Amino acid sequence: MLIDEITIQTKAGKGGNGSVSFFPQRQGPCGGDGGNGGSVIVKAKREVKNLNAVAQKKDFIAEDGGAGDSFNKSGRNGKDCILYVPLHTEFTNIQLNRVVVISQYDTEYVLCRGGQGGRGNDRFKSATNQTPRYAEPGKPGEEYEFKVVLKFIADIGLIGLPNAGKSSLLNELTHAQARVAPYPFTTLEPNLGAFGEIILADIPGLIEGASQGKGLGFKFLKHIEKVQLFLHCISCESKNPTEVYRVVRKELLEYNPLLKNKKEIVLLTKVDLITPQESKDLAAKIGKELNLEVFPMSVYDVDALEKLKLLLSKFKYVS
Ligand SMILES: Nc1nc2c(ncn2[C@@H]2O[C@H](COP(=O)(O)OP(=O)(O)OP(=O)(O)O)[C@@H](O)[C@H]2O)c(=O)[nH]1
Ligand SMILES: [Mg+2]
Repeated sequence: MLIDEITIQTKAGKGGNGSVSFFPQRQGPCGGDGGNGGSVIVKAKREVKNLNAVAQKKDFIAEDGGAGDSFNKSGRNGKDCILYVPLHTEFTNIQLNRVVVISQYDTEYVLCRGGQGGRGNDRFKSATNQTPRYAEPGKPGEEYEFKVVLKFIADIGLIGLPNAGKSSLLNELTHAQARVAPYPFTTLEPNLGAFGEIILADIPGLIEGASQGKGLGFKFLKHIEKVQLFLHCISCESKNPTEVYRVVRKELLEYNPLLKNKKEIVLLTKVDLITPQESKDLAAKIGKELNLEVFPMSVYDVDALEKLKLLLSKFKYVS
């Protein structure tokens, strides 16, 4: 199951207490400072493509700072707790209602800051008090609950009306084993598959009205935003394939007009159900009506699948 939305608890480490100590002979103070508490930090990592590991753990607790010691020895800093997520994952701090989007690799985003260590008694000596008998306690670390939403699941998104053959194609192009059946809404959650380094997702349930919340589409449209290339599947069984294409495009653009700029490969699927000549003519007709190129496709046509794989491997993906 694809986990694309979870709630996690995070707790940063408490700062270590400052120490109250004195040099044995000279009587002067020598209490060291407490170490800082560790923070809970999130980073985007290229190899991480889902939230499964984060969902398994759920509680992210950083280490407390160590207490200060005599002879001005500082306590050690608590270790940070680091979560790794895919790029573009969104964290909403539920208490503060603040949103952080993890938009860069190699950058640390602090979810919860560790508490500062307390100062040891040596820091409090003054002209009037040469033997301070107090030190600061460490400050508590921050503690928040976050909603984590996966915004980016794939480089390529398979779109199209229900029953267009999206899952079948995903299974052919990758090692995915998505359920396939001869009726609409077989896929209820996006399936993922890896084609080499490239991740494909089967976006289920796009129908007319999806951008307004009809069907399942709306729930999954968020995954489309970050996809770099669409494989738009239109079944040759459709009564009016050109209209079918327009319906899906309309939903996409109503959801987010910027999706217009995404690259798209249009596939006329299941063409083994018609003759090669009919397939050629239909693809040409749709292509002409829409002013774009349409590739006839069948999961039983090894050559067509190889051609498509070549196209997908040549596409320039930006990471
Ligand atoms: N003849 C033929 N049938 C196909 C082809 N591709 C898919 N099908 C059949 O079409 C039906 C629907 O296929 P799916 O892959 O489940 O379609 P989908 O677009 O994922 O459908 P939803 O998950 O409901 O949105 C199944 O019965 C498939 O076996 C094809 O190339 N040729
Ligand atoms: Mg499906």
